[in-house]
Amino acid sequence: MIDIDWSKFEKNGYVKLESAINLGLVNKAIEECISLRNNHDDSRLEFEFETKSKKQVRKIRRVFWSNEEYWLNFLEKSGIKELVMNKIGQGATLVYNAIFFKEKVFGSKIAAHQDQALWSFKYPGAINVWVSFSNSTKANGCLYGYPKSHLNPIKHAFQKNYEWHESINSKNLPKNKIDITTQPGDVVIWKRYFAHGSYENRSNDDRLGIVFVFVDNRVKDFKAIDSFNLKNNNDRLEKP
Ligand SMILES: O=C(O)CCC(=O)C(=O)O
Repeated sequence: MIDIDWSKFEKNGYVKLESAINLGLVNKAIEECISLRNNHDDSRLEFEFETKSKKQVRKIRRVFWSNEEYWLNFLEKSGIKELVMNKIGQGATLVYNAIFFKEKVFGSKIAAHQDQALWSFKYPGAINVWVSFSNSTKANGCLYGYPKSHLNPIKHAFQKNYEWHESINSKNLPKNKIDITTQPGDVVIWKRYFAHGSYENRSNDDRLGIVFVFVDNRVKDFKAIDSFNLKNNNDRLEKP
């Protein structure tokens, strides 16, 4: 079971949970991530490559849906499923999932953003669960964020020299930036309007993390591109 202070999460918009996940489970998951990275032919996965070196993978989306059985087991054994179901309830549904590879020397930054601004649909009550699969520091591209920024949406637009997605212009960012350094097995969870980003990696240490976005599918007009309901395991895995 993962121990969490939900009042801290509600107050600051995020919380870091140290040593939340067993390292054996983390090491197996790293192997799975590396094998996915080396298998560019899996059509269920969406790859994004670094611009400075097209060989370097920056991000893989839809990882969960490439091997539901494996990742469901990860969510169960790690305690993430229980954590999320306790907070969201019976409607807890995974809608987004991606691995962020921030490889040594080539890893690029993720510009500051609020996740809700980048999603196709509104997800009130969404919880983003980010699992650290490596040490991460400012030098190799750790996350950073702005406590209490979750209370208001901030304007997003395409910024000069950052083509990946809309982000927040530095002049509109709050002044209370904090670096969120992590160790393997740490978990960071945040709310949909928590402003955050991550640094580039010019160091000699890889940085690896995976994110799962959980929402409540009982909200009116629920829509999702991909979805996996945690309560009934999508009725899929029991089928022959
Ligand atoms: O892993 C990272 O570097 C960034 C993660 C992130 O920004 C996100 O999942 O929204």
